[in-house]
Amino acid sequence: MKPLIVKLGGSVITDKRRRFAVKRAVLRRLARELAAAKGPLVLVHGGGSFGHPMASEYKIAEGYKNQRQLMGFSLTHRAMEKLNTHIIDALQEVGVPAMAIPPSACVVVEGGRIKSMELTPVRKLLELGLVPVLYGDVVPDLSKGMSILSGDQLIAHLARELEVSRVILGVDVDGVYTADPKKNRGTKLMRRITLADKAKLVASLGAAGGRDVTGGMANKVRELLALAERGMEAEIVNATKPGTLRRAILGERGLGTRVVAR
Ligand code: IP8
Repeated sequence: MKPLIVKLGGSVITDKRRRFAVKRAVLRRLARELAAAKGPLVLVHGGGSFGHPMASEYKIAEGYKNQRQLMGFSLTHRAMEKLNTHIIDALQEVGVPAMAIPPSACVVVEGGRIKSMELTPVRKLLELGLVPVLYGDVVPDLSKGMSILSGDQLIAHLARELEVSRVILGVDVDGVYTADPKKNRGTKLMRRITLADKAKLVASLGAAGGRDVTGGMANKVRELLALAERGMEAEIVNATKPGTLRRAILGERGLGTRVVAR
């Protein structure tokens, strides 16, 4: 059976207005919804108020420029580990055998894009029936010294390499809108995005609000369209609405925005 990849966006599981603030009740509910998965599952989560403020403070995404950033690199990774611990705890509490895989230990990027990733452990854990949990992280960069690897780039890479059945992104809005719904009125929810929409969308979506160092919704759509090009399907759903993620995991389509080839 092909694995399913689910990403939990940082704004779903953390309060982006307060540093290091986990939404505990939401996380407990989402863990129960994830436990409904019938087959192999890979979970990826974003940085929210753990990774992003720290990464932005030390300008990690700009690459290595000064020694002070080394502590920033270490602190950002540690912040992500702390968030990851909350997620693993919540999953274990509902009987999901979750296992953290820190991307900084198995990924090398070049110019911010994944150059190599050691996936044998992920494959073996999946075979055994464990649930690998990865996350957006700081990573060594062959050209810039250091970079931020977004959870979105990670899911696209994992989806390609592991030949997954489907990718589900849980976010805090109903899907992809014609413009950022948190900043604009009268925006429309797009039920389906295809390769034909690519150019106009990536230009109009813009970055997420707050201190997101990895590009927000436009970046998600860009990564998912690259998967659509290879014939894989993805859906962006509102994970803040109880039950929606569970329904998507159980195979329901059309709950948010589908990103497909045609
Ligand atoms: O929230 C970024 O991951 P994302 C992780 O998936 C860090 O973009 C370290 C800021």
